[in-house]
Amino acid sequence: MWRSVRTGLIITILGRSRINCVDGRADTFNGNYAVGHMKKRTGGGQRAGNIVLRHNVRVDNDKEEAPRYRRGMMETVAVVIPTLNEARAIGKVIDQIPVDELLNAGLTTTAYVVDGCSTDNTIDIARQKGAHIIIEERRGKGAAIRTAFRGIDADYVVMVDGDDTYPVDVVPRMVRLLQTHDVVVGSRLKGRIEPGAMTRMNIVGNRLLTLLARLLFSVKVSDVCTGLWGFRRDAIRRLELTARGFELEADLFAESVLKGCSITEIPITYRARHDRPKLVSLRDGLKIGAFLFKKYLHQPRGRTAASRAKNSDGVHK
Ligand SMILES: Nc1nc2c(ncn2[C@@H]2O[C@H](COP(=O)(O)OP(=O)(O)O)[C@@H](O)[C@H]2O)c(=O)[nH]1
Ligand SMILES: [Mg+2]
Repeated sequence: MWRSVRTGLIITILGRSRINCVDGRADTFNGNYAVGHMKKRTGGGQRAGNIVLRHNVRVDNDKEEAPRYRRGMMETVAVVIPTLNEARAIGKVIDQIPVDELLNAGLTTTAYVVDGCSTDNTIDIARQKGAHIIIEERRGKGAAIRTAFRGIDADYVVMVDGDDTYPVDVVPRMVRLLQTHDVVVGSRLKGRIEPGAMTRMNIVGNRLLTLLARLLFSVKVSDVCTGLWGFRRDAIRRLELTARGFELEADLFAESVLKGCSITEIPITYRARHDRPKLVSLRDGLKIGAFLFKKYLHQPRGRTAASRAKNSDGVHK
């Protein structure tokens, strides 16, 4: 996303994903079980060796107020968090997931941290907090999320940045909206941007990209570059994502529209991050714009006005 137009470097290294299961089974990271483990990492870094998918210790199976669980009908929520050196923030993000509130609503929640080979102790912290760890050695947020989405099987999937800039406490609300919509977008531009969270240039860039997305796809959206998205299981299965880097959100938006998903938005508060973003302002902004054009030009013909109207019903206050 254009989002924070600041310094940093995004290096896209093309190559194969390292996320193979050693036992050859499908790379599914389902529910609370470790169904496989990651292939030994060959690259550098401090974590050479097998990374085993961990149990989510945060689900209390004995809770009286979760009758649907006892009947084996508990629905599942996966909170997917891409990280690259987010040691300062990742613990807070995981802690803020309202697991108990979701449990009371009959939902079991699992946090998945999709790490791009952090060189700080992001992974150790995430593991201590009970998250499943997925390693995606290829660079780019898009590559990480595509790998995670392919492998995760949950009724509802929420994607949120690992830098503690998004309000994770809105997840139950998002899940409620996902009862009637395929996709829920957390809109910063319809919500509140805390002082220092986005430069004026970032805000202009985000607005321009959002305008472009609206014009190209004829769908009401107020913040196409946001890092907070929620999907129903069937919607996520429909998306054919190709983005490698920060064009991911443009891809999520365009694919949701092209696959006929109903989209709604909630206003959210965007906080300042603790350190520098990895996104480079102008270059990533241009890439995102170009990506939107590419998706527009390659869309299948014959999208009707009715299907466009179905796509979005505006912001839920
Ligand atoms: N796995 C993975 N995560 C990344 C990569 N680059 C950025 N991220 C994560 O993606 C999220 C968004 O990145 P950020 O730098 O905050 O971008 P911004 O919010 O657009 O300014 C953060 O949680 C990053 O740690 C990457 O190459 N691999
Ligand atoms: Mg960020």
